Amino acid sequence: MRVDVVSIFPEYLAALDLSLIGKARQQGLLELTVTDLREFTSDRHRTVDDTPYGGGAGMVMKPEPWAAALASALERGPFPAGAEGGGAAERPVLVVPSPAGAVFTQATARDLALREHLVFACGRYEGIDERVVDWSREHFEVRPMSLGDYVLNGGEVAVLAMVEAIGRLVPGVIGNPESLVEESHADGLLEYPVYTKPALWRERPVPEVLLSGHHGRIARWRRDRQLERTAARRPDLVASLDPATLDRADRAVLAGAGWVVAGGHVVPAGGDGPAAPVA
Ligand code: 6GU
Repeated sequence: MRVDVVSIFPEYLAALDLSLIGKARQQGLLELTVTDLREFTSDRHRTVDDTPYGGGAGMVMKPEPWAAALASALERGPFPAGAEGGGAAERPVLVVPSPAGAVFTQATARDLALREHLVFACGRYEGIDERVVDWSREHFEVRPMSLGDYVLNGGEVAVLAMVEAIGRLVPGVIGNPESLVEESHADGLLEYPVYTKPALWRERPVPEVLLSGHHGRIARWRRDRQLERTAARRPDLVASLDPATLDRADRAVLAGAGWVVAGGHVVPAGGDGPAAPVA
């Protein structure tokens, strides 16, 4: 996979040299280029922003440096070169981090991990002139993406998060792919709690079942904790569960947490959801 990041603060992206993503780069699984938007300015002051048409606070990023920077990223093409394997060349993806984007989720990360060329356009100030986004649609699949409902000063921190979430899903990047199966959000639930030695620490024992060696009981206990924890912390995720994925034991745990299956959905017990059809 090739990843291009364009930013006026390229130093911000230095963290991508470290740890997992840094290793993936060394192993040739991932080719990452960070470029300074100001390299694509042509005035003496290397200006990247200007006042907004229509007035208002703040500054807006000028379109031409962005078009030049994105065209330069396009020229690099996918990695490895010719990764499209004889078929029609796949469109590169342009990710535009913005609090006005669609929410970036594990499903987004999985989807983008399969692509050959990702370009991230880090905006600052009040954002990038919207015509850059329109123009980019002629060359890229454009994905405005937000980390969640809060505001950062620019896209750089969001890109660090997104590249890490995507990069670790690129085949070969994580040594033991099994570790991806059981983590939070893999199955729409939060991860179960984990423990290590000692078995008794500051008068707190590790849950007995985990010492039993009984794989079936351990798996059931972990699943129960996942369901309880998700119900307590993320009711939105519980409401999105597909009832077809829930066995009797799952439903019993959810009932204890105040959720029932009705009308093909998981809904709060005693109201809110559609009424269960009468048999
Ligand atoms: Cl992707 N960008 C900015 N500037 N703020 C954010 C965000 C992104 N996601 C949440 N807040």
